[in-house]
Amino acid sequence: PQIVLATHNPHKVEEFQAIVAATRPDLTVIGYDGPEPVEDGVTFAENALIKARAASAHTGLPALADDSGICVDVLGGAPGVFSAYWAGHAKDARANLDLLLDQLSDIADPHRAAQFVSTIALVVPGGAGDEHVVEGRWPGRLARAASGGGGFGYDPIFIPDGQDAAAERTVGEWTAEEKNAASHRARAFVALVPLLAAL
Ligand code: ITT
Repeated sequence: PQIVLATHNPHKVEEFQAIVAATRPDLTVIGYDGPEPVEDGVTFAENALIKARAASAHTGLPALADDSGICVDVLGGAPGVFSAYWAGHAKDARANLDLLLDQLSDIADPHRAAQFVSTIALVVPGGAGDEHVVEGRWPGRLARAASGGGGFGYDPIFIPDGQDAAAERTVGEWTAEEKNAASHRARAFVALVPLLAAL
């Protein structure tokens, strides 16, 4: 079976292809290059549904969309749904993370808690018009400075919980395999697997 992935972010496509291949190798994930709807939702779930509905309507195929971001405790959950353009509409990942580091420059380690959130919408076309939303969260804290060239977005400044304190690394320093086994996106996908059983 085929499923379309409603994203224009090539890093998400790569990660989804790896995550899906590990669990549902029979599913073919197809990229989406159709019209990009306006993401004017105020929650991850609303935006994920907007993107998945548009791709499913355009292609006639089941569609997945991920709306995701980083939520920082001392900022009340921001950047959240504004993560992609925190420093402006250019969607400049480096400017985004530099701004976030600046905003937390006076905040000491015990108060730098943050989590990555991935919300995935599944829209199945046809009679029933099924819609589902699942979410995965990955707790950690913000580093003091960026390190590592792996991944994308805020990966170079995110230190996931649960690492050996003496050898903590940002996700920018993790391999793609390590990230795809542990990430917010992988966790959301675990919740999605039973819903994909019908495809
Ligand atoms: P699409 O809407 O086309 O899928 P996008 O990148 O604009 O692509 P979002 O609106 O969901 O997607 O924004 C998500 C942003 O959150 C993303 O641009 C990163 O800044 C951040 N983000 C999400 N997942 C991330 C991850 O795994 N690692 C690092 N940053 C991440």
